[in-house]
Amino acid sequence: MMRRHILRLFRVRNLIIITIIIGTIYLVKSFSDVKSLEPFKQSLLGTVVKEYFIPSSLRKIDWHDYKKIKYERKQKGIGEQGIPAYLSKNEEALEKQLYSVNGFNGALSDKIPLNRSLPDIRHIKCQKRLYIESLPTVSVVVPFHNEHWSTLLRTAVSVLNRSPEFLIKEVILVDDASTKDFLKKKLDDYLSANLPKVRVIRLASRSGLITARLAGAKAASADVLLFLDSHTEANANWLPPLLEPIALDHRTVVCPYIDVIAYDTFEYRAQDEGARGAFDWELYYKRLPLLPKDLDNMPEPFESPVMAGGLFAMSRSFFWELGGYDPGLDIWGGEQYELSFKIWQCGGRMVDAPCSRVGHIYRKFAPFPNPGHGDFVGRNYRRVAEVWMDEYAQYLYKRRPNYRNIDTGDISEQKALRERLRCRSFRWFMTQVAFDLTVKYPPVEPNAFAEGRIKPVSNPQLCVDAHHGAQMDKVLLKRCTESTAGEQKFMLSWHKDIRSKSRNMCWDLPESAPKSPILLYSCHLGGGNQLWRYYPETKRLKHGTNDNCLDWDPNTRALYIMPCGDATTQQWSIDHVDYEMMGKWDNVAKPVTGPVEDY
Ligand SMILES: [Mn+2]
Repeated sequence: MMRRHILRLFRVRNLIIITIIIGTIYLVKSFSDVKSLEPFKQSLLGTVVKEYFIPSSLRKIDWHDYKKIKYERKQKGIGEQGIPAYLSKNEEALEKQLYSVNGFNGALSDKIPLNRSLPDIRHIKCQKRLYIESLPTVSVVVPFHNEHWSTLLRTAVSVLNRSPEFLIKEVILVDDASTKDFLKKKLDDYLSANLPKVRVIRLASRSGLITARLAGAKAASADVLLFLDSHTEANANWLPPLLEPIALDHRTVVCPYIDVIAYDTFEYRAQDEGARGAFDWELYYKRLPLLPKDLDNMPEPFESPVMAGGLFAMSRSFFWELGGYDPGLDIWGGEQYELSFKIWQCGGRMVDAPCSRVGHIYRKFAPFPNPGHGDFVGRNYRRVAEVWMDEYAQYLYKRRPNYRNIDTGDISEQKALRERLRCRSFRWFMTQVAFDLTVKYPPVEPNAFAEGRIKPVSNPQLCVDAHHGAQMDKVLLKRCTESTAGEQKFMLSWHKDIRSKSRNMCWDLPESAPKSPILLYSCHLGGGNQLWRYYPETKRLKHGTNDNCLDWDPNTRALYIMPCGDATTQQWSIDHVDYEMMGKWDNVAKPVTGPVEDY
């Protein structure tokens, strides 16, 4: 009796054990079987890269290739050293034709060697900088659609030429369904004969930038993904400064400085000496000035809230940990915000590396039609806003009310990712990372200090008039009129500039000598030569930080500045003065130079 009972228990136990073993085998098999992972691959965490690069040595070395640098310095000829180049008169027809299909001077590009030399315009301290000797390998991903032959190849050649060979594992050109013949077999043949590390993967149909980048990233196998535009040129020793921060912390994403390659002459020059990426509340890409500490630490990499989008280096494992780009984003637009917000909010950080410079041809015009239908950019923006921007999304919708009606499609996977990675709030991002953004781009615009017509007190028949003038035209004094022929309504905005009420045109003073005229110039929000203050008591309009006031000549009606004084010609009336705002003159848009405590 007892024995039978035990025997039965035995059988039951064996059954359980066998079930567990079979179950385990089945589970292991199904996970190792790539086919059964297929649905997984389609989903957000399509590619999971478990390992990330850990440097084996932190010793710093000089990565410059002095032999190559010396060779480059000696090069002379068309386009060499990034000096402006020109075609001869008899090449005009070809120049025109290749201009219209590319939006830049393709015929000139064809004359310039693929391995042309570039000027070393890095910060002087970059020339002596050392980087750790153990750096991760790189897959360079370059999406393109109908790119011109020589600009595409120069992108690849400059990467290979100016990088330590063993760090570049591969260069993947992603052909987003180009229609130019030479981008097919001819390109493949050229690459396998001349640039074996470069290969092309092709999308079956036109899919847009985001899908193309994702396809390139999926095909990549190195430690770091480095995305580039298809008409760029990497400059001296550009790679180590991009890779070192990633080697030291795989959740740091690094952007190079983007220099300008002129679309007409292929001249190579800086656009500026650095700024932090940001956006306004219509999600236009904007830039914020460097912080005092960034300037002190130059050329140390500095934190930037948002990437420009096209050029960045990122650990492949971190890219996939964040799910890559939201695959629901269509064509292009908003992807740089999505990735930037995700990086910061989900435990990463982003820096610009001043010692890494890459030139980019900013086209004169976009030569290709968009493949998308409807307002795909708006839809992308709404997707990003709904998933990442929390209560700040309302500031976007306030400016773009129609976004509220756009269908985002399914965003449950994106929200689940945010949940799973325990990402921080957008409020955290706004107060700790982009803490000075709202100073320049406030979610709710403060009222103007004053607005309306601006008249000389001594002759109120006259009004200041911007006369729909062009950039650099003089601001005039004309007979007041209600007709739209005039442009006489201005505002002294909370940016402390005086702008036309109907367009983004400001009173600007490039000169501060007496009798300098007031010119029209796009508002730059930077104060300086567009800074104005109105004093309701003395009725003076004072310019900038010098002691100059708006003045005029009653004989010629010329408008200019003069040193401030008691002259009645320096008295001006403005239709409506907001005295409450005037009282806050010194407190509006107070500079913020660090994280905000209260969040
Ligand atoms: Mn581009």
